[in-house]
Amino acid sequence: MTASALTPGTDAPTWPPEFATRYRAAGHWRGETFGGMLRERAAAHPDRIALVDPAPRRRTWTYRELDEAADRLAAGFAARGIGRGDRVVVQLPNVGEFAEVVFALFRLGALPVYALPAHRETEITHFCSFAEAVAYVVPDVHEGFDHRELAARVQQRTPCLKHVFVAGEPGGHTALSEVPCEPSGPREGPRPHELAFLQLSGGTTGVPKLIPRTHDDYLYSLRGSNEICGVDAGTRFLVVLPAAHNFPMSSPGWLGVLYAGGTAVLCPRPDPATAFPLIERERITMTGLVPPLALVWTDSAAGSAYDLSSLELVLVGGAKYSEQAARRLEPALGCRLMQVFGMAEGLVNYTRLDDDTETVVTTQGLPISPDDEIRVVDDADRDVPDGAFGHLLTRGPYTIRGYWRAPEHNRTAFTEDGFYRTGDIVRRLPSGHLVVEGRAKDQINRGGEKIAAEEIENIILAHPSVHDACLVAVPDDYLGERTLAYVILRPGAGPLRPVDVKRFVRERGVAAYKIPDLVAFVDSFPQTGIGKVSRKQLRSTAEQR
Ligand code: OOB
Repeated sequence: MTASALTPGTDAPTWPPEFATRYRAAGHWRGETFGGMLRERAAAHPDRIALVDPAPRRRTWTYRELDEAADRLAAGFAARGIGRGDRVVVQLPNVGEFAEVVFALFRLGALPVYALPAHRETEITHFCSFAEAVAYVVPDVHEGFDHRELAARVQQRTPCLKHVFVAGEPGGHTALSEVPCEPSGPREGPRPHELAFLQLSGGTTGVPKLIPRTHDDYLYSLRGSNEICGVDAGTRFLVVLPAAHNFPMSSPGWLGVLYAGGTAVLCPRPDPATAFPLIERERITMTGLVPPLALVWTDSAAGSAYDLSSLELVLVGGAKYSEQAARRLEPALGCRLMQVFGMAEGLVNYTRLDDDTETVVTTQGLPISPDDEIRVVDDADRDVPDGAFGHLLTRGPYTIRGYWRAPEHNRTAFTEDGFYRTGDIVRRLPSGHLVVEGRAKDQINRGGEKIAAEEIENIILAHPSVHDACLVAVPDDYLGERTLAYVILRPGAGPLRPVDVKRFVRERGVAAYKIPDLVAFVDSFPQTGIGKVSRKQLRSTAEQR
């Protein structure tokens, strides 16, 4: 028996049957789907508020309204030929339409591919062509950027893309508001073990990988997260981070809150000036932040005139949260802190509500599930004792067995017996709590936003004056890490300034957070014993700068 079986139609390795049987028997996988979940909640409490979009004018959706909107939009998508298994790239900011669109797609069994609002032409073109997407959903203008123009350029380069739907003024595309129509009758939805959507990986290679999540596995992670975080029908969750990211979506996130019958409030921007008045007005009880934002909120809370007393719990994760900063959060915001260490590939760890303060401020928590298998190993995959540094490997009921359509990459990203190699260096304490100590993967974590070094190096290498490039992390008080691009120029190449390199990367059309913060020109790169570029040495040179 191979470690992972390839299920026809899913394009990715999945759990072997004996694991699936075990996860069902344990009650983790309950045969629910997202479409069915919303239907049930709407029947149980039709008039409760599911969703609030406060800007520019306050709009609300009851569970019944969200359910009906999803049905009507699903019917409209179906009328345009979008159906089961079709991929649809969704690039929406924190607006109510996000939930309408993804629940409509869930109902059809079409697969949302979650792009971030920051993504630009290079990334979006890759997602659309690699996923062979039939449709792309965008806002009109967001943060001063016209997504309709981007969509037109992407559509020219991606023949498979038949539809562009715009939330707002459509320009030359189709307005999302024109799509809904009367459903013609009950529709056979996807099965619980089938894929629900494709999430993006933070990436370690030249192009981001797609993460195939099923209804069964993701719903289990929501249920587990809700239990740990105490999410119930009274929870009012503020979605501060981009709704498309796994953390604000599922840890416990807006999907967890909808699962529990609570209320998700969409925050258009993450700064205290936007978020604090919303906390007061909407009586927010819970939210999730990345460490740099948690720092800003902690600093701003002291002098704030807003009443934040409804806040009960703030989750902080996505990147290492310093102990020093963690200690300051609870007194400043007057609520509980929970650290979360998760990944879009699956595994999520939380500190617990009954952990003592020391544990909450110094560890990144315990896995959700008793069936999350954790291994901490040395370079030769041998288990190390508790307390020792090692590579974190994991396998379990909501951790993928392989990326979507990436058989080559899967061979190295997973062990023979199906453990995901997270690329994180951790210590496991005797209590089982994990402490994140570093990273073995070529990825930079810029305040929770992940950058694959190779992706940006490839872009810089395309510059005619550049001979070689290497992107490394430099420590930063606020973001944790920033990026430094070391560049070797071609002999005889004209002079190049740091700003020219940054502009070149920007003009290639990538998310702004991936543009190198710093650029340094060097004559050569330090080498490892076998003649590879020594990133480790470059990083320590960078730290000394
Ligand atoms: C979350 O998901 P991704 O997929 O953007 O990034 C995962 C990676 C982890 O492998 C680790 O390197 C890093 O982000 N990370 C942390 C961390 N939480 C994530 N590193 C140190 N301390 C932490 N607390 O970032 C994500 C997904 C679900 C919930 C929370 C975060």
